[in-house]
Amino acid sequence: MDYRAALADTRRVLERVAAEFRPAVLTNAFGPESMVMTDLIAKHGLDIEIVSIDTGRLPEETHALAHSVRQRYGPIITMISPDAEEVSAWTAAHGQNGFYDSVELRHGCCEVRKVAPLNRILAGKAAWLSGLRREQAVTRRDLEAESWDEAHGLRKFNPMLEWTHEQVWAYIREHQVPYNKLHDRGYPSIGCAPCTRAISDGEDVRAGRWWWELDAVKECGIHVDPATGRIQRSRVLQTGAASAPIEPAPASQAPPPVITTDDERNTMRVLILGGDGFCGWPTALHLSAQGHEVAIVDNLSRRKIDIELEVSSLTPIRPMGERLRAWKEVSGKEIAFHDIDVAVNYQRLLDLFESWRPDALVHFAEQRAAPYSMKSSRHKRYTVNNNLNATNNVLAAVVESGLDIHVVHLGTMGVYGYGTAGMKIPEGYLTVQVQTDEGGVVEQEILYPANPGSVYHLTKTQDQLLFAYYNKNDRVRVTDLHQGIVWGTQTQDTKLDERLINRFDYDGDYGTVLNRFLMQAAIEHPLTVHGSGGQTRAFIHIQDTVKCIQIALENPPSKGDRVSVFNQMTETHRLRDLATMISDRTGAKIANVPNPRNEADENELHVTNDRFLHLGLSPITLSEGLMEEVVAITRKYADRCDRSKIPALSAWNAEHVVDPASVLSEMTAGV
Ligand code: NAD
Ligand code: USQ
Repeated sequence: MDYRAALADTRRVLERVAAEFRPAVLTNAFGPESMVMTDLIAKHGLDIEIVSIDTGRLPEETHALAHSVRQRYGPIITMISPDAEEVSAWTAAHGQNGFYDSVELRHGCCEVRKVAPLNRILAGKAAWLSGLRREQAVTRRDLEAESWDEAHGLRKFNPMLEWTHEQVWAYIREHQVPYNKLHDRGYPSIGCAPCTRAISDGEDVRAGRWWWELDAVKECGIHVDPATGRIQRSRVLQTGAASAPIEPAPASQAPPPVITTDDERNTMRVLILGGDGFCGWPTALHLSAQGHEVAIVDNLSRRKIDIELEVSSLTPIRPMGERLRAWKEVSGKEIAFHDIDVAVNYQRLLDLFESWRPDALVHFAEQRAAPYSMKSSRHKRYTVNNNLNATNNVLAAVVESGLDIHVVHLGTMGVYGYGTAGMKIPEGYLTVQVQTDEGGVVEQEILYPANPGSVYHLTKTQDQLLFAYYNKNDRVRVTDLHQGIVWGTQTQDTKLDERLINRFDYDGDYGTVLNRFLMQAAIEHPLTVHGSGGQTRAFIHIQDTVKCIQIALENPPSKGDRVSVFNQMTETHRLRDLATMISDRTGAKIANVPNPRNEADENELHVTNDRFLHLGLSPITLSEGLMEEVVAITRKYADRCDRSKIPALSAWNAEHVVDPASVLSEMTAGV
């Protein structure tokens, strides 16, 4: 049957069922066939109920599709759950994954999670529609388009029986019908997550279902005749020949894709990439506390680097699941978590954008330590691969999704370099005058010249170009926050419960200078000033970091605006002044240790941060109280400190290799 005839036939069956068999139900397991029928039922306003069984073990991608369907068509599908007591009794008797143990147990699990709920759905119905197709499996070859289902006492219809695989997908593409993204990854037939795998070239389309059962019939029992144990089939009932082909409805008749608008909800849906990290975690809590809908993406690479470096956060950070449960308990708010490597798993990122449809995302998901990026060529390559691919993937996925997602990126003050500029560093752009060949002068605004001080900082300068390009070419709305060194550890939200505590890095690779000095003072360790300590740097407290991100999200650039750059810092300090101040207050000794970095010994730094100030930021500056708070935290967890991890030994080049013994002797001699 050709495509138009097949489509016309299906539509006619659906219309007849809606008119003559009330109540009728379509069971939609989110396969492509059911999605075609769901689209037809929605478009033509047919009186057919659509029901799906959420077995409790469905893949995340199926849930994502259910959500997309709801956004596209409204609550057209009723989700039914299995009986909780039956499920508990089954798992108590056989274990969570008992279905792997025998075909009988697998059938038992299908019975509890699918067949029993289906029977409840079908009770009292006059007709049942399903998306079975003849060519799907040998078990489906003899099916009929319409039959009497003795077991359920109703008429059963398979309105898409004769469609080919290609015809189903032609409809889906033509009408932009949402579909399960697992289909793009080699899953032609999708059921529960533990019972479904992708198939390889040449395998049967249902080989991925209950893949460990080599010889069993690949059916769950829903379409099996209880009397014969075989797939249901029976006498053909006249469905009539296809009438004149009808034109498929044009895609433009599809209902609008989004059901919520900014006017309807004052809050935003914000995705936090890198939300398990030092800045990302308190930002996620802050935005959630403000009433925004928040989800976190993180591949937990920072925790894995702790394992590599044989060190851990001074504060006892909890696993992500516990963090999120604690937040729910404390605030009543849910934050979703997705374990995705943004630099590698492009498709999952794109699927998440398309299904969750964020208004904005905050991109923290990069390797952020300069010393770590300089440890070896492996670390240089990892940092470049991770950071540049992460940023490029984010931007490419925003473009491919077609969504107008505001991208807020955590960049660094280090893109400007730490020479002495001889001027106040502007917010991203520099106005320059260039002499023309004719002797005139043209004025241009350029990105402030990049001057990275490490491979890590180099990736941030490259990020800037990626933003500029995607902004110019695709009009992606981007805010790039050039942030100074963050200090402090707790925010109002992370203080609410010990399980919400933020991470605190103190080791020679990840510990940043002010937090290291405060922690060193707390454990009576000399303050490790690199060289003369004449380096001047920009700083911001973690509570201001989260506030600035909120301000940036609330003040997005308009479509077509250039990349919006803010200098996210509140004060500058020379390191030896910081060390002296802390030493004066705490009595800590100062050790001028050899500097493993290739950086200027002395620099001046003057920075413009007018944009945040105009938007209402009231800066938290270095104060005794705040410093004491950090010292108190570090004292509390001092026994978790491994002193051998304090020296900074990652050398920028051969000339800066530091002898650990000389660091030790400087520290012992510290005054
Ligand atoms: P962090 O290392 O604590 O957090 C980064 C998070 O991103 C980690 O949880 C990590 O697991 C995750 N991540 C990294 N690569 C990922 C990937 N490919 N896919 C998914 N998740 C990934 O760092 P932080 O201190 O929170 O810094 C966050 C951002 O802010 C960084 O981009 C950094 O450059 C910037 N920044 C930090 C500071 C600072 O002082 N901490 C200052 C200026 C700018
Ligand atoms: N330093 C010391 N003693 C120490 C540690 C560091 O004197 O024990 C010195 C360093 O030599 C350097 C300065 O302190 O001159 C800053 O070092 P840092 O480790 O505190 O900060 P940095 O390497 O610049 O990186 C940190 C974050 C990074 C962020 C950057 C913002 O790790 O993610 O981008 O701060 S900025 O410095 O403004 O570029």
